[in-house]
Amino acid sequence: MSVSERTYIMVKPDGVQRGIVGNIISRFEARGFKLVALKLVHATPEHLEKHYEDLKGKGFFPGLIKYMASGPVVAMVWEGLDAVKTGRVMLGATNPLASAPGTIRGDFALAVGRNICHGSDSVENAEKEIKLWFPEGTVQYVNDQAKWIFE
Ligand code: 3AN
Repeated sequence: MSVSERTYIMVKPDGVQRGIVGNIISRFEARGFKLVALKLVHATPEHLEKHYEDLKGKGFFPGLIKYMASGPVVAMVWEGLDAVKTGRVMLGATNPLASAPGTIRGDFALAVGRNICHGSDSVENAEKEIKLWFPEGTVQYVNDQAKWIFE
């Protein structure tokens, strides 16, 4: 059995404006992940530049920061078996042109520059992103479901 891990999932400003927040949360709940942090944040460009620091230098970087700072985002941490990899599969490919139907981007997005959601791409980046977006820490609680439901 793989280890339970945490991933940082974010609904971007277009996802919030289009009213897809509940749908995205439902998918992670239904899949079996545990919600351990959630907030609505209108992030500053400085904060977003830290989040996307690996993409500095890309031609689309200024536009990406402007888009991400255009309105509030929903910041979340989900925990569970293979949360990082499975979270990425649930999001779908970065470019919605390649996202399979049934994924979030494959169901709701058309353009790479308005692709609805973000998910950490490695356990290491998830840890960094969780610290950046939740410096106050996440919430600890026991999920009272019977242990045998998930292997
Ligand atoms: P992902 O979000 O799937 O991890 P990254 O990290 O390569 O993909 O890109 C981060 C974000 O930058 C994407 N979610 C998208 O909003 C934006 N982006 C990536 N590539 C492009 C592009 N070619 N043109 C415009 N925006 C892009």
